[in-house]
Amino acid sequence: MTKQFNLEQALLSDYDTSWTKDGVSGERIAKRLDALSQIGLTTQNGVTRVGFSQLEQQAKELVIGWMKDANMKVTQDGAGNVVGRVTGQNEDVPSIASGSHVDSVPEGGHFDGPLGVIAALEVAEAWKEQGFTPLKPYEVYIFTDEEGSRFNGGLTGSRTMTGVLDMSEQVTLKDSDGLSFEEVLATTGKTVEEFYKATRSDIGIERFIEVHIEQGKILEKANLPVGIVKGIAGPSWTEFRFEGKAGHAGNTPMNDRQDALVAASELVLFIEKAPITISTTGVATVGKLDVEPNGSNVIPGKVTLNADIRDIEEETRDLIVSSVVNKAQEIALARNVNVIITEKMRTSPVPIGEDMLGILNSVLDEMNIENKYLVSGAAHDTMILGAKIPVAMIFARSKDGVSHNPAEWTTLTDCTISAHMLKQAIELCMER
Ligand code: HGY
Ligand code: MN
Ligand code: MN
Repeated sequence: MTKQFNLEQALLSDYDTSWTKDGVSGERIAKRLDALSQIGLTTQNGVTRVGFSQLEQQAKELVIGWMKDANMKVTQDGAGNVVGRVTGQNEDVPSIASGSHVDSVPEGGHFDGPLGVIAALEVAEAWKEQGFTPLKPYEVYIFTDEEGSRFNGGLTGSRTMTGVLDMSEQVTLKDSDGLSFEEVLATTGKTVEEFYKATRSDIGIERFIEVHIEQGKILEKANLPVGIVKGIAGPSWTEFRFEGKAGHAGNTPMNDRQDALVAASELVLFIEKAPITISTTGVATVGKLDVEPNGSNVIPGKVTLNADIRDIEEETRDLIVSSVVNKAQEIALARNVNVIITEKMRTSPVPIGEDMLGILNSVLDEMNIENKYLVSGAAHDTMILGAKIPVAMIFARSKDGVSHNPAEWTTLTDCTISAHMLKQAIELCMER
């Protein structure tokens, strides 16, 4: 049966096979990216594999199979975080680790997350082929629900593991189908009690490095395959729920309405303009808006929107958030509607330490690739771990900077180069 979408073939079509060497295999990377792409494949050849879904669990099971084939010891904690471990010569020390996520945004691409997991696994595969045993344990992580598509939060597995997720708030959440967090957990055989147990008093990881697609255009403009992340912007997610009065679209005069959607729309336009009034690196997005009761001939009674506001400086990020909160209250007053404002997530930006930058720079020197620093506007599990331990990120070039979109693309050559860079960086961390 011919496949609807053959990612492996597309990746191999322009692959520079000279990069399959030192145990790292671009052909294996292509096969694995393709295998994951089939789980949650959409009619637009994108992927919808949201956190806490059966599909996310299915993707984890696939990777667990690869980990076991590579003779790794595999565990899964109560939050669903998967850990594959390569035994070190010395097992009594914290591990050196890598990894990423396999959940996606709705209608996402095939590299955001999977590349980081597969590149991390390539390191273990290469060592197995070379008969190399690392000095310290090496661990590959798959963090649960990085994107937060289900409960508008995100970085859930890594925040739970490091103890920064507010579980008392998390258990009150409901998804867009009205299912509670506990009910959603049950669909993949998890419980809230088990989830709580995933929090670690001791992280058990010495250093963490994540490979991720850039999701921007800087590397493409610089004509470079990979780059070094210098800092990760801090995202905040704030929910605004406008409550007006549903009514008849035909019989209600224009000057006698409490239209929740018009109020929300005024805020959406303000949100677009807010960042530039405070910071040149700030960004703000409304990607999700629910209208109730959502009938063509009904004046919207309730509207809920989620504002994603980020900056590399925490202070300016928070100023943008405050300006939007103030505006929402002003609009509600002026339009005689109510507004309920709920903070869903606010994570501090994370600068990458000099020591870890030094490791990545020396690897690029060794690989004879120009060192390029980038700032990540996107959030990553690395930033959650970065609050506790030394971390670093390797970016792989994105075609046209497109991501969170079926057209997301990174060439197999660049994917494989990022795996080589990770392997050499992990080996340097082993000697530190
Ligand atoms: O939203 C983000 O920055 C990431 O894709 N989770
Ligand atoms: Mn993403
Ligand atoms: Mn990601």
